[in-house]
Amino acid sequence: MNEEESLEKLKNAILRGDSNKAIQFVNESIKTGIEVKEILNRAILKGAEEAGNLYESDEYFLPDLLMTGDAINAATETLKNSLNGKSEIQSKGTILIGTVEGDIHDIGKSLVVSLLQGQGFDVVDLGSDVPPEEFLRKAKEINPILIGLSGLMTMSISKMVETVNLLKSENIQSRIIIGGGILSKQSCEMVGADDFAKDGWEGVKKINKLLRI
Ligand code: B12
Repeated sequence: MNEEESLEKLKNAILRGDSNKAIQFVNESIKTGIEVKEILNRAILKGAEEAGNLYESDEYFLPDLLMTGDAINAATETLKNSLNGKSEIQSKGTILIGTVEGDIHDIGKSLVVSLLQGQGFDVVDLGSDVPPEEFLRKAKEINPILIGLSGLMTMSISKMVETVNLLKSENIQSRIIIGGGILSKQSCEMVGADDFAKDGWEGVKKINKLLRI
């Protein structure tokens, strides 16, 4: 089977919400030597985007999306474990990430976590629906080089403002990036973050730039 076919099989398993097959196809893709970046970009990320579009066009319903979400998380977890084996890669530093309070969307954020790990960062993922105080508590504990806030809903922007205000008022020096499809240059300025990203690869590039890596 060629690379294209392997990745297509993985993408379809994700779209069907079949976690077991997704894990199996990730492992097969790794074994045949397909790069982690390709697996993420051309199969997992593509599956996530297609599922989102099918939901928007009323071809997918809530249970389909939840199953796709589970398959994505299973696939990215399997990829992460395969990266952990390569401990000789020197860490570029620790990034703290989470979806802001009131927002449970975590598929995109989990993909960004995998992308960052693939780039050699250590990532502490607080999950979704994370209160500002939790970001602060963890930032004090681990002193991350960068904090990433994810949010997909318009109302998440005000929670980002609240979170960034709290972090700054407590003198947290980490760079801050916000991510999600609803964001713009204006909302980034309003939040007071160092930068924003509407997609994962753009986010990774901007993070490297912010950290001058
Ligand atoms: C999947 C989904 C859900 C799933 C979430 C499952 C999960 N575990 O995440 C479920 C069904 C649970 C859900 C629930 C709801 N949803 Co919803 N959901 C979506 C949907 C269809 C796709 C989102 C997604 O996963 N996309 C795929 C990923 C790969 O893309 P992404 O999330 O954008 O992530 C990328 C970038 O944003 C970026 N990124 C993301 N985070 C970060 C962080 C950093 C640091 C960086 C650098 C980059 C970055 O990189 C990612 C990878 O490229 C979107 C519509 C859409 N097409 O976006 C609506 C959408 C986000 N949902 C919406 C709404 C309103 C809701 C609900 C309120 C619905 C309801 N009435 O119950 C609830 C919210 C509950 C809550 N309190 O959070 C609205 C938000 C509208 C708005 N502007 O406020 C949308 C836009 C749909 C719509 N058009 O109305 N949803």
